Amino acid sequence: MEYLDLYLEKRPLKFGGADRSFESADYAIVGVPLDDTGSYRPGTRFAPLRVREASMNIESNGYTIPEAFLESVPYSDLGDLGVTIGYTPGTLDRLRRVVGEIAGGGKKPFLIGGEHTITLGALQGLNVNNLCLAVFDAHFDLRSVYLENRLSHACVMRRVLEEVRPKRIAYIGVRAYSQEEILLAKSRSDILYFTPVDIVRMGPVNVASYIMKSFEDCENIYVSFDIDGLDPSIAPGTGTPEPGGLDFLGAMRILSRLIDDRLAGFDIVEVNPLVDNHDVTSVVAAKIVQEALLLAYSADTRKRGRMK
Ligand SMILES: [Mn+2]
Repeated sequence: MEYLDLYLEKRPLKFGGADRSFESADYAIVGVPLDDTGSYRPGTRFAPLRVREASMNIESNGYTIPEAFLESVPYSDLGDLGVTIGYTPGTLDRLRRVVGEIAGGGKKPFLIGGEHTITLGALQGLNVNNLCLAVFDAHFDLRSVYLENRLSHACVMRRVLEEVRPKRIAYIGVRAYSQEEILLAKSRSDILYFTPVDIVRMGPVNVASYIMKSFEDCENIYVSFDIDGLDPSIAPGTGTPEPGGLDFLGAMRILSRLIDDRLAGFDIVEVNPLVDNHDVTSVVAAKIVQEALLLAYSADTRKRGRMK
């Protein structure tokens, strides 16, 4: 518990009200209030608190597995990472150590951001081979540098490509990019992407099947859910909203097929309570974290059943 004690600040409010110890849990929730590089509207540092608050006031059943309830999932809410405000490398360094310790204890991290940059630290902390990455996002985040900053949230997946080198990245809901980004995405066989128009045309189930086919040879899957992948009409509280996004149930139908027993970790990022409308985005984010936990637990339970 060395880094967990050193870098995590316990919070009186626990996600979903659970108060289980780290040792007895299979999943570890950590808030990561990193808010250094938001290019349009800052405020993601307030998301872990507000998403936890929302989680206390919603029903705990699943959408895609309606008979499952959060109370039965063995997870622990460890609190928030103490961030080194204004110095992104310091926060990422702490996050790497914390995620490494969680994974080293045999638990799966579920992170509540914070800006998207946290995904880099999370993946480096996990340090797994044969990784496939699924990203719900309006953006590619593949710029080499943005406003002179290589650790901007607009560059996070470029750094992931260079430093983590996943086997494959699948984007879901991408619809806003620079010419540099779309050219890079098109030129690489390890990147596949589906715009919201593709998803409407193909249907969410076919999109998920296509992605899982391409993830077949991966031993580990990480899911990063940028809330701006959803349409701003249902998730307005985010720094860089883009119209024409995913609908909630469509996104959940895809998510339910991407999470299996290979899931190594999960994050939800870019929720910004300062520009939200009556906390609706925090509620949506809490529901997504809850659904991801239910799906992971259901998949891991099935696996344990097979191994008996
Ligand atoms: Mn985004």
